[in-house]
Amino acid sequence: MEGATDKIWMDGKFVPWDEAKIHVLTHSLHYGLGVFEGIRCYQTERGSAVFRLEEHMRRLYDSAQIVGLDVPVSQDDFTEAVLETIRTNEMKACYIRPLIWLGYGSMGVNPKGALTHAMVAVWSWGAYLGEEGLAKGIRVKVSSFTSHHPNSYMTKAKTTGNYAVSQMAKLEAVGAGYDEALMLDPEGLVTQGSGENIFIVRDGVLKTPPLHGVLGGITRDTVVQLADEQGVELQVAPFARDEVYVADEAFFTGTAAEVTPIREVDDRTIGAGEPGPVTKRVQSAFFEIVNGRDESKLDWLTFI
Ligand code: PPE
Repeated sequence: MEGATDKIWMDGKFVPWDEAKIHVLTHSLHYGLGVFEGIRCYQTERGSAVFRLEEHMRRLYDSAQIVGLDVPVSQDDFTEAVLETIRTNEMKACYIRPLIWLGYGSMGVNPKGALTHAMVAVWSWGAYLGEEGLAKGIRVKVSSFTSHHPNSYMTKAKTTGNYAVSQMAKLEAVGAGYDEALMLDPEGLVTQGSGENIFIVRDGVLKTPPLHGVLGGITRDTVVQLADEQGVELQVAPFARDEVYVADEAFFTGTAAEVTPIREVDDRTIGAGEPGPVTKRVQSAFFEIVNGRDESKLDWLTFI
């Protein structure tokens, strides 16, 4: 795998990357119940630091609570394991993937009886939607796949199985020549990308869908807080695809995607077809923070 590192933390021990293996009858592999996180560590001028680690770990434990998984390790110990994994692999900057899953030992849909396991791996991961996408914006297609009803998805949980629909949407969009998919809920309202939250801007007002059927993104929350500080009006309200078509600006947010401008949706140019002023301001404020250059946001960074 590109970006592979030396060691993976598995159930309390470090194992070599190539030996971090599981049985083919692993329960989660068959039935898709697992919870995970995606976190980034940045190489800042003050040293390597993980962005909003506590919030990510809290969401991981919330996810487990929502789907009823017993976590075999305390939140504090798992958080320490994340930091140790970065240190052991001597990573300056990396993507971090903690996962809790149901292991080998019993089959059948009923997950009772399958033991839970925990792991954390780190690897190098550059711009999720490409360097050019980050700089100039990406092309998006509204998906023919409906995103989950909130009673299936349960917005606060980041579960593995939820990503089957994201994968269908991503395959369809990329197969049709676009960079990313935008999903709509069963009512036709905009929810999120296959792995990102969405924001649109019209007449200087920023807008993002409420957290119904949408993952409560930590990057989304960061942008919400930045908008408030920068005096940008923000509406958290439902909207349909046509409102995206006539937006002056649009962008995706996510740990992997960071703040990625959207320049086209369904072959319609958004605004001037390049990152607009609000997008640029939010994007540069975001990178100032994660790179440790914003003194007022140092408490969002956990130094290695
Ligand atoms: N919605 C979805 C569906 C999603 O997967 C993510 C993150 C977000 C919103 C944004 O959440 P946050 O990272 O807390 O701002 N997607 C992760 C997985 C990407 C992958 O391909 O794997 C991520 O960005 O780490």
